[in-house]
Amino acid sequence: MFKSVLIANRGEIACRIMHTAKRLGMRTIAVYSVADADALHVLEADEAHLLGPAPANESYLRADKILEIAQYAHADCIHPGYGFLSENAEFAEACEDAGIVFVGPTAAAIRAMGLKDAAKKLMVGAGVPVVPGYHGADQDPKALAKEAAKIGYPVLIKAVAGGGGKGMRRVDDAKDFEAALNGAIREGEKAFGNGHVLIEKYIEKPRHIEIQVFADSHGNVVHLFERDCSLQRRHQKVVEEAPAPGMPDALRDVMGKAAVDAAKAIDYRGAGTIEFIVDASKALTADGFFFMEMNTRLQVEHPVTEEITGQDLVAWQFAVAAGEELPLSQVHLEIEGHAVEVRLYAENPSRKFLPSTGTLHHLKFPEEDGFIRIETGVTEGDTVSVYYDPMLAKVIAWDATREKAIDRLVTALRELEVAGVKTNASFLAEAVDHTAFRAGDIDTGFIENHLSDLVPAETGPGAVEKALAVIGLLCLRQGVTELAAAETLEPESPWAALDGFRIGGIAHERMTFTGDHGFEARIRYDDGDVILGIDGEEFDVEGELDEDGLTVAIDGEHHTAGVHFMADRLVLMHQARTYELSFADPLAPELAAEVGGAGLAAPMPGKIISVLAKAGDRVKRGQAIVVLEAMKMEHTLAAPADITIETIGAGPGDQVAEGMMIVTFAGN
Ligand code: MV4
Repeated sequence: MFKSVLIANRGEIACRIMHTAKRLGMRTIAVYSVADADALHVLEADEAHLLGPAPANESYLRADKILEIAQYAHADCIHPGYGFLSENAEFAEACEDAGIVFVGPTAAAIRAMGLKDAAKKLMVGAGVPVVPGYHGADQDPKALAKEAAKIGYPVLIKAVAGGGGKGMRRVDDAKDFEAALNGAIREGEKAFGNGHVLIEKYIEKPRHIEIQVFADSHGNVVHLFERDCSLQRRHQKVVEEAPAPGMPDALRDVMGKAAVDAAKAIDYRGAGTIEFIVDASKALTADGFFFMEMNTRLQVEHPVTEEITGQDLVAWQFAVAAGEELPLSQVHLEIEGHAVEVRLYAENPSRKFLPSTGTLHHLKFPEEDGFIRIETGVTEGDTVSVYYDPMLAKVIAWDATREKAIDRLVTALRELEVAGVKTNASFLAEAVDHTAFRAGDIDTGFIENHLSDLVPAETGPGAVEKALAVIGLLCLRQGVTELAAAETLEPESPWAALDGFRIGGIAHERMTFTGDHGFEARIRYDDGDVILGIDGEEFDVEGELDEDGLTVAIDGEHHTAGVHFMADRLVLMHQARTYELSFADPLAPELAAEVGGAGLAAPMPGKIISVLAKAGDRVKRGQAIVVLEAMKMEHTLAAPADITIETIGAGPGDQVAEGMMIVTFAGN
């Protein structure tokens, strides 16, 4: 087995490969761009080497630099992960020429599957079903139009060098053929430098079902069953599962054999995926599946196969690359249970899935147990940048049945907390919880056909979320107050508690939230009870706020939520949705633990995150001066009045004790 590996990738797949490499006792070598200097995959590696600036073509695609580092670091092998150089035949060749093992297929196999027409020819030769159509060398438009007429409309024109839907045009009528052909040629030439096309019968209501194959250098080839990846958006997979719902055992065997035959036809080695298109307009049968393309890399969605087979596919990759035989033969592979994976993206479904960049101010994944698995390359505080794919994590659920796996996944997605960037978490939860998905009524049009169910019109916080926000703020103040009270001579004094206490009467106060979803809450304290009045409704509430977030009872109903406090905003995360609520809390300066106007003391022990002003600055009342992290939340120390700063006694990263004077003000 190899003693060291250079992982030529970043993010979750780099971390994932590292976990297996470490388990196998390898020294792990990371490479990173300037933008990833503090990234998880860099921190987790035994050593890390800078590639260059953030843009991929100046870093993770720099084959020469990666090879140079691999030789310098004496790497036994290079694992490319997926994307970047993972299907770059020249890079695979350069590794071998440098005497460094490329953990992947041979350059020849990569090339063989790189062009759809050549790939289809190979499949026909191997007896693998292909979509009826034309994939010949004659590219004369008139000849192609004749072929389309022979096939029968609707047809699909595909750029032979295309992939992932690029250079693809559906044509429903002969009159539209020429224009569509020109479009596909143009796109093929622009994106791939190759305008050649093939034509296929369009399969209505297609499902995307792919088979994981593995081949070693001793002639052994197995399949590790299927994955259904039909829930896609713009040819980006969103939800993947194994096994495919409704897959007859007999068809699984037929498709598995076809996939193995395809791998054998190109003398494949390593992990590969044969993608089939399956006609879902009728029952799944052996005459309804067709070869689409072969991916000569480990796929993003490989974890669902690992979960149902109990195999570590990265370990298989290392074994095969080291010349060992496959760890298991076909008869020893079996399916146990069901696994579903979703891809958590920093994107805003309500704004046409626009990527969302920013800082992950708060990031809390669901607990990993024997059922939920998280694959991620980010941690709280990381910045999601524009340079790379904005996938934050993969959330995978396994259980004995599909229904139970879906239930676990929905719960996990609703426990997820992310503040600082928008995510598709709610969209994912709605998709896998959808009745049509649960019924297995899926095809590649699922997301488009159910989009209004999956991305409901963006509504603001409901009564529960508003109550949670109010309670969160009260708990924070109460927490601060209790801390502050501990400093007073009479910590039990009712005056020490910020509960609106009034001698001899029922105390009450108002809290105002501003902005688009602003509202006013009335809080009434009655003999220890707290009653909220929001939008004309009253709720008996109690709650507490700790490191794990907010735990609340509203009229006896239990709710949990994540809260993250920023300057004058509260970010509430509840049921996979995130709400940013600005508050104009009349008592907000209490958070600043103002000390008699002379300065600002730390209201609780914590770490300075940022200092937003400097000595000599004239600041306005309420202006944020210092941001403190405590209780896993951000607290802002704000100016108590229009005032001039005299000194600031701590800086970012400094730990401060409660009561420590951080800011002093010049005479008012
Ligand atoms: C097809 C097809 C229907 N009929 N080929 C999409 C990109 C590439 N994976 C091939 N694709 C398709 N090829 C024929 N003859 C429908 C698609 C397709 C699709 C396939 C799998 C997963 C998602 C898809 C989304 C749209 C179209």
